[in-house]
Amino acid sequence: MYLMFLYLTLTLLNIFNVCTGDCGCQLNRNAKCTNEEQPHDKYSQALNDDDKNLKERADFDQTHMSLIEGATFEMGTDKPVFESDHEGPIRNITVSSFYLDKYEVSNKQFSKFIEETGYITEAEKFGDSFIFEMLVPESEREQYKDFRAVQAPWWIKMKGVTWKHPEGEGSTIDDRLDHPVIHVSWNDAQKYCNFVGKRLPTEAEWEMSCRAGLKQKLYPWGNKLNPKDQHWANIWQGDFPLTNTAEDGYLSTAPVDSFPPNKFGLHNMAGNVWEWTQDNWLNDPDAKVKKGGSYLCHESYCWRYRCAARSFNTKDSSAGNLGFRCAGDVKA
Ligand SMILES: [Ca+2]
Ligand SMILES: [Ca+2]
Repeated sequence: MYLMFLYLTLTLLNIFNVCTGDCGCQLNRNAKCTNEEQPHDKYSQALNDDDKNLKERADFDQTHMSLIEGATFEMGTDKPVFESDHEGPIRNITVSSFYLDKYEVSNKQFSKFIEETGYITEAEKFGDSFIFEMLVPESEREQYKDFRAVQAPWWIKMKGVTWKHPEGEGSTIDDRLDHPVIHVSWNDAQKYCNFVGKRLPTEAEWEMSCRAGLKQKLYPWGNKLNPKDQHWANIWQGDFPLTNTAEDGYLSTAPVDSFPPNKFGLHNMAGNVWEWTQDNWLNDPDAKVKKGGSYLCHESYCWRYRCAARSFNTKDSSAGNLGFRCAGDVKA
């Protein structure tokens, strides 16, 4: 009954084009933020189906991947922070062995993919993407006042923002090739992983990898946020959304190999950028589960850098705090 209620609520939000979201959790490309023209009025799905150069590879390079041994683990939590996210209850889930990238896919890797394929991302086709207000120069913010997410006005849908120009025209990735690629949709992520012979991880694979053998711990390293008085993930310090002291060293994205790895050798499973998974959100094939939280998450507002936490976006959505890593099958 509760599930049905939640599903109906989410469906209604979609129908009425309400642009919801906190730290980018439910940003939706179909949502009308204010009085802007709707991308889906201008573009058709056919634009996404013309990728002639995207041959899928049969095999993949295991360099910089961890072999995750098959196991049964406790997925979810009985102490959900966000009930509506369906973080619980705890259930035993068995996952077969698979490989997982140690790092989020970087700008450098994505650049190579684009060079080899000529692929055009969805943000490039739609002509815009969501960017966090603080990353827009103060002098330019006023002109975007009509392009803010209604319930999360710190998100601006900005023209010209793409993976290659993360803060719009004039910005580049030249000084952050080792940072995670952002402004990529689920469809883009899927295309990339398939091209390199991999796939997106399932949510269960992702969560088991985040936990790295620890049972019912909040984070990939344990329950304390800053053991040894160190920062273990790129998240938000300060008062969200006004002040980010960047005590962890990063106001925005961090290099994909920064912060200590978990026991499975995986970096930034918590924080830095959200990561797309294969799974549908509440059986909606157009909404996909994302995991891990991002550099915008803070305990006071979006405490979603816990392994059990989850959220979603529509699969054509993109934002400045959303990326991915790929998984690979173990061949028999
Ligand atoms: Ca940070
Ligand atoms: Ca991450």
